[in-house]
Amino acid sequence: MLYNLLYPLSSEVGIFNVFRYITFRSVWALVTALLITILVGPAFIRFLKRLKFGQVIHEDVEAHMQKAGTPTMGGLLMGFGVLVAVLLWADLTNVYIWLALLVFVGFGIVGLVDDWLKVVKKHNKGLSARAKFAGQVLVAGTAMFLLIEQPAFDTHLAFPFFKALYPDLGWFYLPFAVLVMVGASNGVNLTDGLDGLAIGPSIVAGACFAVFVYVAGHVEIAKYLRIAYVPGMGEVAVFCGALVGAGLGFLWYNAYPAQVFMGDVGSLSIGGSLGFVAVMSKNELILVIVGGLFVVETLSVILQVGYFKFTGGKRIFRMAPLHHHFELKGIPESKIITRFWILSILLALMALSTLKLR
Ligand code: 57M
Repeated sequence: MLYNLLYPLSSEVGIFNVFRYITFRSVWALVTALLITILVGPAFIRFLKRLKFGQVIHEDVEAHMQKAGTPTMGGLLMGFGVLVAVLLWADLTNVYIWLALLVFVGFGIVGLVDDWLKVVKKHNKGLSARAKFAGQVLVAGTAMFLLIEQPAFDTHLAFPFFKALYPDLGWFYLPFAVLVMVGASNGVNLTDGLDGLAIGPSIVAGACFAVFVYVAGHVEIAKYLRIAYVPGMGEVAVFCGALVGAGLGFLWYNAYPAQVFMGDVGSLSIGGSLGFVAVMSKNELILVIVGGLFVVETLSVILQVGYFKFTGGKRIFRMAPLHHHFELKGIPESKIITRFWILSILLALMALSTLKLR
């Protein structure tokens, strides 16, 4: 909004020229979202506690019993920070910004309904798996149908490391893109089982994608790096900046020992929008590296469930997702979290290095 209001006045007030720069606005979107979440956080957590929006804790992992009553739905706080920061700092004539917000809010609503049923209605399981999946597919599908309308829309798939490999998926691209978004949202959700475990790698992924969208939207850099050029995509860096800022502000309170959990409203919206940013900027497969930790956590569940069924009751891990396995081996929670963060930074750096390798 500031860009749309103030940049046109830059010929009269020279300083307003600074609003032209995506990097400047991305940094300030980050700072704005960070300050909002940190400052509003204490009142919001008190509010959740007053409403008794406490997380129901399962008994399977004993160490988690002390977390009983920790308020959840902290994703609403992040959502507020992201929305204010993006509306303030982004170019509101950019269609990709609105599409990113649509996905962020849409997945958030699916998560909110789930949280509401679990926490407020005390409906133990929340939304049924089928209803949740249908909601996710509906949001992802709607966003894809709107994305198809964009002139730069491309059904090719870019492979990291192999720049010559650029197959056209045609109509198959649509279900593929929906799968990427739904998979990413569920991956973040499954990872969200220890304090700061999901938000740390989400912040790293958001920062990494800020770089990817910026270069994808920059005609010269994209040409130099020989990656797909998507006009207007650079603006999405403002969205990524806001996501990183809100994530850092939330981490302030979600850091071990957590004062608040993000809930499905947080995990689904973050995961879904990271997936969509990857799709829009033609980095669908890079997401597997950037979000490698979410992929590994998801794979651990698939393997565990599959092996359990196949062998009639045997397990590969002490418990899935993988973080529970390490917990049950006696590794302290804070150590597991920090190590997972280190791995996510390593993966992000590897993903960034592919920019040069293609
Ligand atoms: C969400 N939610 C946390 C919190 C958070 C198929 C199966 C593998 C599914 C999986 C599952 O349900 N995963 C989805 C996991 C829960 O956190 C809430 O949920 C929100 C995210 N959706 O924001 O509101 C608990 O996680 C802990 N937590 C923290 N700090 C945080 O910052 O400590 C969360 C955030 C919280 C808190 O204890 O209550 C969750 O784990 O429920 N199911 C599982 O993960 C279960 N695994 C399992 O059953 N494994 C089996 C089979 C089926 C694969 C096996 O290995 O044999 C575990 N869930 C729990 N305990 N609670 C089992 C152990």
